[in-house]
Parts: sequence; C-alpha cells; structure tokens
Amino acid sequence: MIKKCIGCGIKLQNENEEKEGYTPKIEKDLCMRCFKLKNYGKVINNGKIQNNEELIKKINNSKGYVLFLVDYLNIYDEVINIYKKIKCNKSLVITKSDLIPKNIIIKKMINNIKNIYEIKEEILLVNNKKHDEVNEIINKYNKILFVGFTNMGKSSLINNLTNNNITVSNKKNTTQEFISIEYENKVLIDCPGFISNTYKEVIPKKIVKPITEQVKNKYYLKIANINIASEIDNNFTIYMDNYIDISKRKINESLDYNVIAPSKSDLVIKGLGFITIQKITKLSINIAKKYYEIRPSIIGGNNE
Ligand SMILES: Nc1nc2c(ncn2[C@@H]2O[C@H](COP(=O)(O)OP(=O)(O)OP(=O)(O)O)[C@@H](O)[C@H]2O)c(=O)[nH]1
Ligand SMILES: [Mg+2]
Repeated sequence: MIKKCIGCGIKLQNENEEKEGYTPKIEKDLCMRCFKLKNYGKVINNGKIQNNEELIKKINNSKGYVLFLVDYLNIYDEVINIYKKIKCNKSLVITKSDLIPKNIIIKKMINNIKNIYEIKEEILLVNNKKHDEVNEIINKYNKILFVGFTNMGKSSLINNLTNNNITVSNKKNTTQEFISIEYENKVLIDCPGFISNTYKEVIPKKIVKPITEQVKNKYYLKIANINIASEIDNNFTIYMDNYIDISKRKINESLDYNVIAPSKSDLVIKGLGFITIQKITKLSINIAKKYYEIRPSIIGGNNE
C-alpha cells in the first residue's frame, strides 16, 4: 500500500535519505522534511519543485470548485494571470485579513482589485480564524480545491476548517502533493503552491502599519536593499512587514529616472508588498524589472 505523508502529501519511503518522502520508519505519518519543518521550523531540502503549468492542468482537470487564495500584499500580474488560467468555477479569496491595516476601507480595496485586474468572480475575505464566507462556498459544493501561490495560507485555512494537521510553515513549497481531506461528506483538496520569481519573501506576522515617508528629490528611499528615488518631491506610503529596514539616503550619483508612476499608483515589489506613490513622477529603481510593477493604487481614494 502507498503511504503518504499527512503533512505534505508526498509518498513516504524509508530507503533513500537523499530522496523526497524519506522517513526512517515507514510506520511514521510524517516525512523527515515535514518533521523538521513542524518541530524546528527548518527546511532540510527544497522539496519537489512545482511546475506552474502542470499544476494548472491538474487543477483544471479536477472539475472541482476552486478557491484561489492570495494575501493583499501579493497581488500582481503573474498571480492574476494564473488565476485567469483556472477554468473551474472559482472565487478569489483574500487571505490573512488580520494583517490588513485598519485605515484600509476593505470594500473599496476589493472594488479596486476587481476593476484593476478585471475580476468577474466574487472576491472573499478571510483569515485562518474567521472564514464564514468560505464556509458558505463549502456548503454549496462537494469538491473544493484550495489553490494559490506558496505561503498564501491554503493549508492553514484547511487545518482550521477541518481540525487537521497539514504542515504549515513560512518556508516556500511546504505542501508537496495534492492532499484530499474528507469533511462533512465533502472533499477539500489542499494543492501545492505555485512558485513565483519574487525579489525576496517576507511574511508579516502582525498587522501591517503603513508608513508614509516624504521623499525629497535629492534623496532616495532604501527598503530591504532596494533604492527608490522620485524625480520630484513625493510621498511614499509603504505596505510591507514593519520589520523591514527603511531609510532615506542622499543621492550622490546621477540616476536614470525611467519608471513612470502616475498619481496614486502602487509600486509592487514581488514578495514584499507595495508602495503607494502620491504624485505623478518618474522613479529610479535599482532592481531588475521582473521584480516589480506599477498599477493604480488598490487602496485608492483619500483614506490614507
Ligand atoms: N497572519 C496570518 N498568517 C497566516 C494566516 N494563514 C496563514 N498564515 C501564515 O502564512 C504562512 C504560510 O501558511 P501555509 O498555510 O503553510 O501556506 P500555503 O499556502 O499552504 O503554502 P504552500 O504549502 O507552500 O503552498 C505561515 O507562516 C502561516 O502561519 C492568517 O490568516 N493570518
Ligand atoms: Mg500548504
């Protein structure tokens, strides 16, 4: 009989310590990787690397209802493009609502996300302790897949809904295979996460306090080794983990201001969050283009 790890779904084996699914004793329920992740928060290997296109195919073949999870700091084109490739009935679920600053008007943010990214389906808001809107979906369908990029809280939500013990961690790629959970005559399926090319991943543990910085044109803002300068004096409001180092430094060299930022736009840094730029300007940013993008502000309006 094939035995699978209850933490990540991988097939267990006790023959080769170097290979995925290894456990010293096959009677155990967890692979070594999950055991170390759960007990010591340590990653002993990167695990099976997911292929996003293959994952999409498997999800589309499942014929289940898809809950596509993403937290509000990690919404960007690559994520929405994958969301749109999911052909099942689906909803977009904004997770970790406990991390959303109090000044954000949720309804407005959801509306902005719908408009900016042209989302036709409903958008739900949950955290792993408060998930009424997800319960309503579960009541309506028999097979529900929890889909999304790594670290968006899929396994946490399933654990909280069903009292299960799937491995949860702030490391990438925790869930390795599809895990089916039977729950009140329904099947809930935890999916491995999609992988993105992020600049750096920082997951806030506490509510994010937005930080507004006045940035004069002779200074640049330094955030986690990213230098951002504005051609004109400007206000930047930063929505990122509050433990990230932020400082202002004098500009000593001539910079190339080649990124247009309209007024009230967000500069999204993949994996970190976003910065709302108040006035129309040109920016200079010292990281590769693939790590960031500009969009209309999802916070929008005058609630800052
Ligand atoms: N603040 C907060 N953190 C959460 C919430 N849900 C999950 N997290 C944290 O987010 C991180 C990732 O959670 P997981 O449930 O492992 O994410 P996943 O989507 O299953 O990730 P993969 O298995 O890698 O695809 C962990 O550090 C969790 O503690 C939530 O509702 N609020
Ligand atoms: Mg998971």
